[in-house]
Amino acid sequence: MARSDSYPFSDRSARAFQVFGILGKLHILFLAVLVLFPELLLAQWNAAIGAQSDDLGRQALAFLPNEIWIHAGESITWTMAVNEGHTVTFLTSGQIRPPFTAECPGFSAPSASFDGSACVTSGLLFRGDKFTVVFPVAGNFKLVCLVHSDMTGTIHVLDPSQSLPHDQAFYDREAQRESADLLRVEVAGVMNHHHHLENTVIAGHGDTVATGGGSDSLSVMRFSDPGITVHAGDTIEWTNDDPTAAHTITFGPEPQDLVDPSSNVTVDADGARHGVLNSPSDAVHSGFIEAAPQDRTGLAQAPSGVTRFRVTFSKPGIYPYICSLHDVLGMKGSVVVLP
Ligand SMILES: [Cu+2]
Repeated sequence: MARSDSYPFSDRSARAFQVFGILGKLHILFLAVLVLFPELLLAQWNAAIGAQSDDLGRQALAFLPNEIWIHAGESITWTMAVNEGHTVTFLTSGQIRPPFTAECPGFSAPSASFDGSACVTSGLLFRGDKFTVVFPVAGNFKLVCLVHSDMTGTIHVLDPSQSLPHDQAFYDREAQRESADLLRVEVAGVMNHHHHLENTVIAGHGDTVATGGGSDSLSVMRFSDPGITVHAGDTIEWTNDDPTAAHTITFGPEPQDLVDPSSNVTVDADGARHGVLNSPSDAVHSGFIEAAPQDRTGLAQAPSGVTRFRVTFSKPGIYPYICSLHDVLGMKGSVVVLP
């Protein structure tokens, strides 16, 4: 390769040096303007979605942090930190909440911009996925996850003439603090509390907490007694104690339809669903067992939730089962039926 000093110093390269010199001065001027008027810098903000324990059993269902102040024109990138799926969704004021499988009309990721006039949503996001939303106009916008109803937040978009209360370092610390608090929520005692009741299993437990920006929840995606032993003829009762998360009790292959119970499930007088297994190779699926949604003024009252599933075991054997929604997080158990 030729050395640069082997070339004659032409007019052309002199002009090039002049141009570079001017560009260099412009560059310094540009930096000086940004130092004097930092609001001209359009910040790119970052937030996390979810937090989890090492065994995946404890899931913080939360935007971390769930309240952020930015300037109009800026964007926020959410990064998924967990194995449980979530969406980043901005509905319009008064919009009926759609199922998470529904797309926002006319919207397609990834170029998301939300000004309050049209719904914006990510698809179902999993660990490592990112979703960025630009906020071109000032306003206060509610952020929701379409999968988890107690997972909300608020984005305050201010006019650039207003000063922002916090920087990115503050939000990073807030996210850390909120996720640590959520994962620490004491639910183990409650999970063990029901053990005095014979032949009962708690199928998930949770708690919802609030901040000024919205609500977060902690769900324990576990069966309280994953290795229960009973006798032939006994009935086990599973109860979902979680205020929002649905679970299933599924023996045998996972059905196509997870929401509804399998056709061999009946309903007891108290509303609990009930199945009978005559052999470890039999299949039965509870469908979603979950709490009723919260009631709200102006909406029709929701019916009571179906939170219980009972199974009667007529023959001895080992009966493995899963929650078909959360088996990937390790929500599994088995029933040992003795003669
Ligand atoms: Cu589950």
